Order: sequence, then C-alpha cells, then structure tokens
Amino acid sequence: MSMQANTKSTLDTNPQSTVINVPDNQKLETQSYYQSSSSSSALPTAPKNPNPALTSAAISADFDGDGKNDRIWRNSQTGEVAIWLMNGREVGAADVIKDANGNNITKGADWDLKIGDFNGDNKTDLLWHNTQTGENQIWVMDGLVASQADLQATNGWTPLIGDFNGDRNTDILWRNNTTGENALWQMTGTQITSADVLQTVDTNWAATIVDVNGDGKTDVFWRNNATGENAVWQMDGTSITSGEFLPTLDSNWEASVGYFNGDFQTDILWHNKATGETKLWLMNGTSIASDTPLATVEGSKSMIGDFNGDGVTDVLWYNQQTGKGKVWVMSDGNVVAETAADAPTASWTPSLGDYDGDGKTDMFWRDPGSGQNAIVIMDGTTNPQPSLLPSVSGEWYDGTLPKA
Ligand SMILES: [Ca+2]
Ligand SMILES: [Ca+2]
Ligand SMILES: [Ca+2]
Ligand SMILES: [Ca+2]
Repeated sequence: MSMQANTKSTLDTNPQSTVINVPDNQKLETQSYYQSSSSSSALPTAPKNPNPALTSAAISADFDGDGKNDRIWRNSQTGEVAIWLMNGREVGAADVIKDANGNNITKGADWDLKIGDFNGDNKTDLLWHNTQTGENQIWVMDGLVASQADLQATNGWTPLIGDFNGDRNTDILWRNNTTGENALWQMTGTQITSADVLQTVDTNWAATIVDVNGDGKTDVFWRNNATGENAVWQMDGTSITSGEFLPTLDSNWEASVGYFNGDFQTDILWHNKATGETKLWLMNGTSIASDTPLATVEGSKSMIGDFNGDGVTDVLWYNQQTGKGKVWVMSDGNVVAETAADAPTASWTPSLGDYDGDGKTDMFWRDPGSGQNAIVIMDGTTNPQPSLLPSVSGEWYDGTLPKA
C-alpha cells in the first residue's frame, strides 16, 4: 500500500496543485514555521495522554494508528472524501480515500458521516448513513485506503456511536427521531452480533454517549430540550443497569462532558447561552459530588481538549462573531490558568486534536472563505504562533461536522 501523496489529488500537499494563491499580505506572518518544519520530523517521546476520551481512535480521528490525530475532508461538489495524515506542523500524507483496488470512492451530501473504530485496531473507521434512503455502510480504514461493508438499511433512524460492552469494537445506538424508539446493535468488526430494542424515550430528549463511571462501557446522558430535565442510563451491553434523573436546568443551559478533575468519572460543564454563566458538576458516577460556579463567558461555544497533557479535560471558548478565544486549563475542577486563543480574523473556525501525538491537544484553524488552514501546536498555556498548512478550496469541508 502506498502512503505517498498523489500529485494529481486536489487535496495533495504539493503546493502547486493545492495551495490557493493568496496575496502575500494576507498570509499569516508566521509562515516560516511551516516552511522550516521539515527539519523536525523526529517522533515525539512524551507519554500518551491518560484520558481515554481523547486518545481513542473511535472518538478522535487517527486513520493510521500512529497516535497523531488526522483530518478528514468532504467535497460538497464531487462527493470525494479525503484524509490528511498529520505530522505536527506538516501534512504527512494526503489523498482522496480509495478502495483496495485504487479506485476513488465517493459519498454525496445525503450521506451522514460518523467516526468509530469498528474492529478495535486503533485506526479510525467511518460509518455512513444515508438520511434519505436509510442505507448504511462502514469503511474500515487503514491509512488512506478503505474496505467497504454494507449493513442493513435503517430508514428514519439516526446512529450514535459508542462501545456499550467494552470490547473496544464500536457499537451503534439507533434513535428514531419520530417515534423516540431506541435500539442497539452490538458489533464485532462489521458484523451485527446482536440487535435489541431498548426503552422508548420521547423525542424531546437528546442522547449524548459518555462513559459515566469509567468502566470502559459507554452510557447515555439524556437532556430534555423542552423541559430541561437531565437523566443518565448506565449501560452494560444492552442492559440498562440504572436510570437516574439529575437536577433540571432550563434549556438555556448547554452541557459539555469531560473529566475535569481527572478521576475518569464523567463530569458536566454547563454554560448558559443567555447569561454566559458557567458551572461545573463534578460527578461520581451518577451522583453530583460538587456544583461550582465558574467565570462568566459570553457569546462563546466550548470545545474540549487537554492542552497540557495531564489527562484532565481543558476547555477552549471561542466566539465566532468576534474571533476571540480563550483556553481554560483545568485542574481538580478549577480553572488554574487562562490564555488567549484568538483567530487572525473572525472568519476562522477552530477544531481540536493532538496532531503531533505528544498527548497535548492542538488547534486546527480553517478559514473556509479563503481556504487557508493553520495549526497551533499547544503546550499548556503557552500559545505559539500559528503555522500555515496548505490551503484547501471552499468546497471541501471538515468531514466530522455537518455541511455549513
Ligand atoms: Ca494519525
Ligand atoms: Ca479500525
Ligand atoms: Ca463494543
Ligand atoms: Ca499536541
């Protein structure tokens, strides 16, 4: 299998075929980071991050299993799907995804994409669900090459990814958005080993897959977007071993989940989108161990990562209107450091991953208008200058996000 970049590809890292011509005065002033980066190709020696939510290939894309998060792109015009295998400040290899025979394979806009790791080999795989026809397909990935497997169709159902029996093979929780029915496929590779109907939960409730008690088996956090009620199902395979309500918070409050004191019991960070108030529920399984207000953050969305690599979840707050961002480094449920993380202009959008594999979350920035991309390799609260990556034209969008 060749991992070489294909010089004909639109997403190739060859600047002649990919970089959109941008006047020099619009380029980031630190382009030298990108130009000089080829001299620093040594593998990182730092230990892997202990936070399983950040290092799992089922959750954070890593198509070649090298511990460095990768980027997936979809083309809204051609249906092509492409990958950048990342190597810190460089794109290590880049191409459109092909099958084992070297043929391009495509998926049009009707296909919703979710990532998982169906065969437990620590290489991210893709689950495709056609929102019009209900067709399903898995692409088991090895770097830039996919092996395709069709699953039975599920019309009217939406997939959620988890590992409910803890065997490190991704399973699929299906939610029917009309009837509120739920069903679980336990999977081994691309084989459906069991298909079970679970309790129905009315459609005002939205499901988030988390591992509440750190036993390696994912559970479900439920939030009712109409009433503000919250509840948790602890799961063991297809069994709901406990179902408990948590306190109600009105629907202005938005939840992010992470391990904010490092005990690998899922905690909940709340942000009130109307008032900017924040508060943190440190959880012990389904019990709230503490309920602590944190600083007010207005007009921003939260994204989670671990910027200093200690296994405790940190937060990036980003205001898409102003382009202003800030990082909260968390320890033991408190904000212990804060640093600015502003975009060059407000047209840039951040996403997070560990692109150099040092266990510390980095920032990937994209300006879809100009097609420019940049990366910031983070080390705790130091905020280095961004390094430019090759530009990618605007019909390509982040495959892990809905089309803008
Ligand atoms: Ca990788
Ligand atoms: Ca895999
Ligand atoms: Ca499983
Ligand atoms: Ca990193």
